[in-house]
Amino acid sequence: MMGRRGVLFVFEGCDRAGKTTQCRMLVDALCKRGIPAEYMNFPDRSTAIGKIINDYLLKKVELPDKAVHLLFSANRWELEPVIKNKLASGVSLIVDRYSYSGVAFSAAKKGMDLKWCWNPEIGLPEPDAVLLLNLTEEVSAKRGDFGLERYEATDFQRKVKSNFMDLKDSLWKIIDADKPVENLHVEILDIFNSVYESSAGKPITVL
Ligand code: DGP
Ligand code: NA
Ligand code: NA
Repeated sequence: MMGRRGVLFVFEGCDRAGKTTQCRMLVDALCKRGIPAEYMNFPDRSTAIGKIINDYLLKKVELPDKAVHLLFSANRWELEPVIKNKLASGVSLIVDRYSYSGVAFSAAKKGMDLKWCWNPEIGLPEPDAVLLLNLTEEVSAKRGDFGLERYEATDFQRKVKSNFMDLKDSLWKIIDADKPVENLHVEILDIFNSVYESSAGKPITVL
């Protein structure tokens, strides 16, 4: 008898919202409870395409906006067979950014719109839930200076946040991320549990 499939549980948000910390804490907590779970993040800088993206983010290379958008999308498609196989084999994937970051960041640029940016994402596995870790601008500012990577600037992040709000649908849960790490973790674990229960027996769908 085959066991149940894993769930595709996606974290989104602006830079510095605490996504990576929460993803890692969730994976640890699930594994301790005997629920197979793995961390994934996009962009995955370790692949061939990911290396170009890494150079682009570090401002070592320049690329036209549309070309780099398609590379970010291709980076998700590179991992699509892995995502499908893991979910089918019962492993839940806790994903640090996905298509929504792809669209929200690229569409924050001049001459790029949400619809054009969404197109290459069509057909990727659809998340069972999307958690947007949300911070007010004042709180983000208090978390310290941005790093030196491309996109790490207040005005740009403001546009990204407004794009996230335009993308959100009924799958999304907006979470106030301005609270102690452990409290946020407990809140997220609770959401995971209900998504895990309600997705049992449901097939994997696509965007
Ligand atoms: P991170 O490794 O999570 O810090 O993400 C790297 C940066 O790349 C971050 O500023 C968000 C941005 N980003 C993530 N995915 C995409 C994408 O698909 N398209 C674009 N343009 N930017 C993205
Ligand atoms: Na970043
Ligand atoms: Na991250």
